Formats: sequence, structure tokens, C-alpha cells
Amino acid sequence: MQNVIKHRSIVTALIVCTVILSFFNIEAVSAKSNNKPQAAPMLDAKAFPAFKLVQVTSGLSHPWAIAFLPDNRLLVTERSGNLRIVEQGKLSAPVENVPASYVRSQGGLMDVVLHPDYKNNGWIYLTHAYGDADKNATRLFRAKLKDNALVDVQTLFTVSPMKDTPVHYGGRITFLPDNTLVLTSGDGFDYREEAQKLDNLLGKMIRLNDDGTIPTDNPFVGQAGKRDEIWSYGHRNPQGIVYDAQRKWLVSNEHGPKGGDEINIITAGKNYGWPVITYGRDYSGAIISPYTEYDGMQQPFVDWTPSIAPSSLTVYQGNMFPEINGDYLASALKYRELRWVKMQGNKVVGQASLLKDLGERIRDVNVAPDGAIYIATDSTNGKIYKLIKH
Ligand SMILES: [Ca+2]
Repeated sequence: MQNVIKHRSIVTALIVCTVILSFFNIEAVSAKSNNKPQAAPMLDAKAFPAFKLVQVTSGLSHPWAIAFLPDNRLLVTERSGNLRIVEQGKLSAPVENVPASYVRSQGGLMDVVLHPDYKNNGWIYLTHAYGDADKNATRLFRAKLKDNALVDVQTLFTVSPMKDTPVHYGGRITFLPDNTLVLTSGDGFDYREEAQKLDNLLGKMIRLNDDGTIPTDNPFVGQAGKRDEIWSYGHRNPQGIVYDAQRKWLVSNEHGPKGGDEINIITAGKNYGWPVITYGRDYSGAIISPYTEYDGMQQPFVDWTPSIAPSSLTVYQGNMFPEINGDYLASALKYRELRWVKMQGNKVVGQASLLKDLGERIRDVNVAPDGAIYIATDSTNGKIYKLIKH
């Protein structure tokens, strides 16, 4: 009898414990599921405002980025190492005095962005792969344009350590309202574990002053064993970054492995999880990590599984298509499309595949001062198109 009572007490205690535990588990699960990536149902492309697609120019060698000069000319980088000016659809000869890039695989000349105060200071910021097969890295430099040449070229920053793979450079930049800039850095593919370590700059967002020095209010400044340049970490290969002035969000997209491409809202000092958490798998199909979530690691804002291969990101804040004000646009390589991410307030309410008929890998998307949407196609005969009001 005594034994039976004891047994019952133990069973009751176990049940109570289980109930308490499951209560906490339920709480934990629901807290986490609130923080899952946003549901982003696919919409018909016809939901996007009517537009006309106009070819601006062709004959570019893997164009990577477009910038808009105040006089309506365009600056375009080619991954093969040249910078060109487009004036009324006509391509210039290669701009002279552009520092040599390490051109191989994903490496070459990459981003081009004007300083927010370009009209007064004339600074143009560019990124490229620098070095050789044994030792290369993403490098940031700036220069001024005089006729068809760069002058006053200044190397501002080189990601370290250097690596021996020609892939996963990141390489996009955007300015923040305080005129500091954020440079994206990839994990170099073979060095994915480094993305979690704070003593190096692979797989990071790097924040710098416009002269390449380190802002004193970066999150890890002065902490032993942590690099002062780091703004956020746990990234794989972020190739889109934009500052969304309306929401005051720094927003980025990055390539996942097989699945697990992401849009992230970047907050200083946070860990975005790669390669500990991911919704993707290795290219072989092997599991990279059993985890899709983990304490202290940020969930993606949007998860793209399967991968679309997002190569750049912008937020629409122009006048030509007021219906999409505040929406995000991502160019996609693998999916050969422009991905529209429709927002309502701070929430995603849907997304759609645009420009599927073009059948081209799209490397860059950018909004011109007049509100037209420009894209660059990634091929040996790369083209620039613009989407204008129909
Ligand atoms: Ca992530």
C-alpha cells in the first residue's frame, strides 16, 4: 500500500512537472513562432502597377551596379573590372585610372555609390575584389570623376583576413543618415564558421566613417578580441543593402545555401545566425545545421526557400509608382526575375515575380531620382533596362 501511494505521488509529481514543462514549452514555442520569418504569399505579377520596359543600353560585361549622376548620366561597374559612363544610352570607353580588380569567378569590380553629399564633395565609392588567387579580399575605395578618368583615388578599407577563394565577397555598400556607411562582407564560402567569430571580418556587416576610419559608437568598439568595424555578424553572402529612411531600417538580403536566402533587418551588434541557423541546406543536400532558430540569433525578416539568389536590394520611395511606396525590390540571379516584396506598414503582405519573360539573371536594381526602376542583367552582353510608367 505504502509503495502504491509512493508510486502514485511520483506519478502525480511527474504529471505536474510535465504540465508545467509543456506550459513553458508552449510559451517558448509561441514566443519563437511570433518571431518566424514573415509569411509572404505569392501574388500575381499583375498586382504590380502597369509599366513599360525600356532598354537603356547593352554591350556591358557582367554589369554589377548602377549609380545615378546628378546630370542624368549613369555610372556602371562591370565585374570584369571596368567602370563606364552611360550618356543617353551610349557607353563610354572604360573610365581611366580605375584600380585593378582581382577578376575571377564572383570577384571583380562590384558596387558604385555616390556620397550623400556628392554635389558638394564629388566622392564616388566603389568596391572590388583585391589581391590574387592566394590572398584576396573585398576592398573599398573612393575617387572623384574628372572627364573620363578617376582622380584622387583613395583606398579606404580592406576586409581581413584575406582568403584564397574567389567567391562570397559581399561587396555592397549603403550610406546611413549620419553619413557613415555599411559594407557587406561574405564568408568566403570555405570559411563559414568565421561568420560567428568576432575577431575577423568575414560574414559581417562593417560600418565605417566616410573616410574609412572606424566610428567610435560601433557595437564592439574597445572589447577585447572583437573587431571594432563590426556592425552585425552571422552573415553568409549579403549582396543587397539599403537604408529604408521611412522605417529607419537598415535592410539587407543575402544568399543562403540551397534554400535559406534571407531579407534581414539589421540591428547593431546582433547575430544573424549563419551557419548555426538556416532554413537552407548545403548544395549537396547535406544538412548544414539542424537548427532553424536559436536563442540570441535573429530570424530572417523574409525567408526564400527555395533560393532565388538575391543579388541586390532597394526600397521604392519614388514618385513614378506611388502605389508601391515603401515596398522592397530584389534582383535575382537564379530565378531570373525582379522580386517585389509588398509591404503594409512594417509587415510583408505578399510578393511577386516580375520580368520573368526577360529570362535574364538580374544583378542590380536601383531607383532613379525620377522614380524609374533600373535593372542590370548579368551576362557577357549585359543590358540596362528601366521600368517606367505605362
Ligand atoms: Ca540568417
